[in-house]
Amino acid sequence: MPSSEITPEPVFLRRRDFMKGTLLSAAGLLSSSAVLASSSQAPLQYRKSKPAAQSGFYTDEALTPYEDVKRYNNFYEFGMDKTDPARYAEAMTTDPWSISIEGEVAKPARYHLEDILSWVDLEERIYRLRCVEAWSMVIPWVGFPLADLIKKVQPTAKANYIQFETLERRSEMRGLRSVTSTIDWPYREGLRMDEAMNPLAFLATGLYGRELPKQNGAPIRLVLPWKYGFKSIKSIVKIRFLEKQPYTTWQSLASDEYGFYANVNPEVDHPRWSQKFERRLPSAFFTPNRIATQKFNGYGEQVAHLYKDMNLKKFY
Ligand SMILES: Nc1nc2c(c(=O)[nH]1)N[C@H]1C(S)=C(S)[C@@H](COP(=O)(O)O)O[C@H]1N2
Ligand SMILES: [Mo]
Repeated sequence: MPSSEITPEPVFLRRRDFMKGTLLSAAGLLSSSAVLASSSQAPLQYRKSKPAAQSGFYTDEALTPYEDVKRYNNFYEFGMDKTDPARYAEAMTTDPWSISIEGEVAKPARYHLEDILSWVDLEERIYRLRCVEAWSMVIPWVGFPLADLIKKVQPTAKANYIQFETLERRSEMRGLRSVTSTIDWPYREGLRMDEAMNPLAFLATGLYGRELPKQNGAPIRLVLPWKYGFKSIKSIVKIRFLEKQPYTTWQSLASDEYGFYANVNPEVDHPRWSQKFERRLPSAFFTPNRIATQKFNGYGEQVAHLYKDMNLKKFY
């Protein structure tokens, strides 16, 4: 059977390896046994209550094989080539890890990742990921809803937006030392608060039932399946609650090409290429696997209401 025909079910079962492997071996990361107890129950119950076909959190489409998910990446902190992150991200220290929560929030602090993980239940979600470069993958993530973290730290009434920042560590990130880099580090992204609270918005700490590979944004990264991949910021060290719309890295690179919203939209072409189709990985010269791109990447039922009064050609 070709790897492209693997169904989600075996992956879901592999979650048990995740429990045995990642969580237990990362005992330093997860200090509380309560975390293990609660997170081991959540996904099974979840799966029972919402079968794949009816849930925006699952898809029956063929998964992109683990090897491709790990090998073909965008993580400019480690270089511009698709294979650079797999080659160089190993240099990044991800333990210990903390996230600084700042701005319009009742409980600003620098939180250890293990504390954050003790507040939440981990679950598996299978999402499409559509890069603005017109390729896509289907990835089984492990993580928890962004909304769970937001509720815990209690944003104030003035918190209309949320901004995220990636680690900026020159000694471990060769892309930051590159003289040809035009990016104003750290990599930053942002969302409107109602987008951030949407149940689809997810913080991933694993994939394929295993620890998140560093090239995929270990130890914690955002996953926003209805938006172009660049919104799904990796290796997050700072979350800031703001009154005004925040600065984002891609807008600053080319604001006419990459907007703040960046919702997947086949009707709005990139100035340099069409967004009507995408190459679903794995793809090869003789099997390009070209498929039509769906509005909101197929998640319109869950998110279209967020943008109902907006001109999506203007707010791209
Ligand atoms: N910090 C950071 N986050 C990032 C990027 C990056 O270069 N740096 N690239 C983005 C882009 S363009 C895409 S398509 C996805 C790719 O995620 P993946 O490599 O896990 O598939 O990560 C996004 N998050
Ligand atoms: Mo991307």
